[in-house]
Amino acid sequence: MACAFMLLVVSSLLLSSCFLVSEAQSSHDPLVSGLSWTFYQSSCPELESIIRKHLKKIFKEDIGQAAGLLRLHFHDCFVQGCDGSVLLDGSASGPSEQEATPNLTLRPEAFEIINDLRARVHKQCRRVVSCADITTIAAREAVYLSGGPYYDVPLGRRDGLSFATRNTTLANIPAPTSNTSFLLSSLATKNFDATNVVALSGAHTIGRGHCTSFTQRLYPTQDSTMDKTFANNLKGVCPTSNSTNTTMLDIRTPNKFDNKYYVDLMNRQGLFTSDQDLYTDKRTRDIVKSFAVNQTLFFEKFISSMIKMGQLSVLTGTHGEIRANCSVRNSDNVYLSAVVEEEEETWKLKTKPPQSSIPYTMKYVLPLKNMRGTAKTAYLPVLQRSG
Ligand code: HEM
Ligand SMILES: *[C@@H]1O[C@H](CO)[C@@H](O)[C@H](O)[C@H]1NC(C)=O
Ligand SMILES: *[C@@H]1O[C@H](CO)[C@@H](O)[C@H](O)[C@H]1NC(C)=O
Ligand SMILES: *[C@@H]1O[C@H](CO)[C@@H](O)[C@H](O)[C@H]1NC(C)=O
Ligand SMILES: *[C@@H]1O[C@H](CO)[C@@H](O)[C@H](O)[C@H]1NC(C)=O
Ligand SMILES: *[C@@H]1O[C@H](CO)[C@@H](O)[C@H](O)[C@H]1NC(C)=O
Ligand SMILES: *[C@@H]1O[C@H](CO)[C@@H](O)[C@H](O)[C@H]1NC(C)=O
Ligand SMILES: CC(=O)N[C@H]1CO[C@H](CO)[C@@H](O)[C@@H]1O
Repeated sequence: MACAFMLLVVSSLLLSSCFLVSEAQSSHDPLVSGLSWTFYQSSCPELESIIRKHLKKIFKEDIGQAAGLLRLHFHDCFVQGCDGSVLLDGSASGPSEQEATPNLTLRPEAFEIINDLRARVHKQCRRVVSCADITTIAAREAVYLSGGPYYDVPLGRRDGLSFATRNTTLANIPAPTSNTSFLLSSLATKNFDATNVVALSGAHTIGRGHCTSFTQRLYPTQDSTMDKTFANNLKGVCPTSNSTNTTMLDIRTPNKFDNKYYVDLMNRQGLFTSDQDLYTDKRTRDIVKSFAVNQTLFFEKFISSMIKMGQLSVLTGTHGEIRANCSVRNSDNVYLSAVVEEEEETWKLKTKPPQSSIPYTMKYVLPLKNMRGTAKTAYLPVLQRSG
């Protein structure tokens, strides 16, 4: 029915999404409804190459940015779903609330890179690709271009309308001081098992940590599960517990996405408690070992865990919106009115009418979830002028 309608409007353009949607990549679990492996195949076929081309250039200058982008996707997905809320100016983990603890852990450049990618993508394809999807693809590129595996990511996420509050962020991003018991039960609420937890933690094969994320393992007393030489070197980098220095998460191959992180853990050279305890705890120790000796196995489990993470509470279909600026909701975007004419075309192509009986010149009214604890409503732009 919906396909028939759209075929009338745009003929062959949407053929593929009507008939080929999620032709089950058989190695994966089924996708949540609304996501597909071929989502932008006709509306933005150059999407992934635009992103790769730009990120290649950025990573060539500073490979650390790959780690920043990978972590950004993690924060987005863990805090009220992969809906780009982490990107909103004013979200607790974004640049605005600088006093929030998790703020320290996200690189300001990562936000800029996502917005820059969005501008490039929208210039080519118009406003059809969400910030949440751009973040997802950027994270995949971060893994791949750092030497890790390539994997397809399902797409079709839409951008959320609600901010991630400071409390929601703190409640959903585990602290580096967490032990395995805490991680297992915390991630189980998102349906991750022990293998998922160990595999996802393997993202710490790239990137850096600030002293404040691990000095509780050094001062006042040294964590007995930490290698002595490693601890002494860390004390040099962090002479006081409040030092603003950083150090690499994986001392063996700090910039390469590989399985050496697990070798670090087996040598008691994991940086955070949350890392090292995966080797101490009996429930996860053998998983750590299996990844340390078999990188193929790690990559396999990492990919399936990332694809699972990338589907946490996503908005699809007509929910949410496609932001014109990843840092602000469209309703708050003072520049958007200037581009609305152009965008309406895009809406016509990509959006099916809510119900055939309702004239769809009507505004959508969607509930805003969870913003400062109270339900609010926000208006999406008018879909289409009559006729
Ligand atoms: C399992 C629980 C996790 C904990 C407790 C945790 C904690 C942390 C902490 C504290 C940092 C360092 C922040 C800083 O001091 O600058 C960090 C960095 C990082 N995390 Fe995690 N993380 C977890 C899971 C993940 C996941 C699931 C991913 C991605 C799939 C991820 C990717 C990264 C990356 C790439 C960095 C380096 C960031 C950079 O260099 O800017 N982490 N993590
Ligand atoms: C956030 O959490 C703190 C401490 O748990 C609590 O005192 C505060 O009221 C919460 N704020 C909101 C907006 O829920
Ligand atoms: C793990 O951490 C939790 C929460 O901080 C704590 O209550 C628990 O005792 C710890 N478990 C172990 C085995 O250390
Ligand atoms: C930063 O680390 C260096 C060693 O890498 C150390 O000499 C210096 O004192 C540290 N600075 C601070 C502020 O901790
Ligand atoms: C760290 O704390 C010490 C005292 O505990 C203080 O003298 C020093 O200025 C602080 N350094 C930073 C970088 O905050
Ligand atoms: C490593 O893991 C892969 C993927 O599960 C498996 O096919 C392979 O047999 C394993 N290799 C060894 C040496 O165990
Ligand atoms: C996006 O929004 C932010 C926050 O309002 C603003 O600072 C920035 O200039 C905007 N970017 C563009 C390209 O309009
Ligand atoms: C990513 C981010 O917003 N970082 C900020 C965290 O807060 C400090 C100040 O406390 C800022 O300097 C950082 O830019």
